[in-house]
Amino acid sequence: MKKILVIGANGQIGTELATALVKVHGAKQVVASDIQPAGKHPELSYETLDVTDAKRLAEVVRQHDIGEIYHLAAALSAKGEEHPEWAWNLNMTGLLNVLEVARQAKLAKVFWPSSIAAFGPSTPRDNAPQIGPMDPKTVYGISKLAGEHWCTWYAEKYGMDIRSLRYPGLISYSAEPGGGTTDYAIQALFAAAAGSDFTSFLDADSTLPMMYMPDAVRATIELMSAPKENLKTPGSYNLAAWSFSPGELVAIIKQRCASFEATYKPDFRQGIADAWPRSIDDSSARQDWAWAPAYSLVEMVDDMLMHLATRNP
Ligand code: AKB
Repeated sequence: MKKILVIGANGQIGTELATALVKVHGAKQVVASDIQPAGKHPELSYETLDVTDAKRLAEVVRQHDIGEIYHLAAALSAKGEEHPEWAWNLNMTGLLNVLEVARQAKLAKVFWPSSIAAFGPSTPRDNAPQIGPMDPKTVYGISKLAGEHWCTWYAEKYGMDIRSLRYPGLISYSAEPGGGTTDYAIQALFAAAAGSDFTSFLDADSTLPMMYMPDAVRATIELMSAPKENLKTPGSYNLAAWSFSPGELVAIIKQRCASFEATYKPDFRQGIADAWPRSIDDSSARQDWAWAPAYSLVEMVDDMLMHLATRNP
């Protein structure tokens, strides 16, 4: 049986997605890869891979008899604004290399994540629709919108099976996020678990769509295993769980850690957040492949604090 390649397996999503894929398909079927010399999943074959190196990517696909790719290596919104050319090259060259190797090696399926960053100021801020105005204002967002179009182009031109989700801000404890605007929420929870105070780089009332990583991983696996004929929405699916602001998150944390204190010092990331929707309409995902989040916001906070407490006893 052909194997699954996870690109970016040491990253925030890849770390947990690789573990979940092993549970579904078994360790022999999953190959982890990342730019670092060593992997995080000792039970898996690991390849050091810079996804912008097309030759090396093709070699890994051939060597391991790969049939499916989950391509998760990317520069995120805040880091992308600081290093625009690097971010564009990683996000676009990486995706084009994956799509091209998938075409040439006739892979069965590709998964590639888009993001709420593909939306912009002309998108309705509440219940951002599946199809509607999109005018991203960050290099990351532009790369996500362009990537969505490239995925559709390859799918239509070559009949390839390419699946994609517009992830909201993802909250997790297993691996560091890679320089995003929604990272403030993770920083708040890590600070609370460590008994430290927290300085938010977003305003107290800056509401954004968010999701707990176990739900995002399950959504990815459910989308990838859905029958193709059910996927009636072209391109990348909107995906949602709940929305909250830094002030609302701090209030929930304070109910659990009374001494937790937060201050607000918005920086350039505030401008990024202001151009993103506050909430997302994910009814297409709910209709086409029965998407539904499992964790409530409060359950996410409790689960994060519980896991972080066992990491920092
Ligand atoms: C970011 O903040 O850049 C990411 C995203 C919303 O895609 N977490």
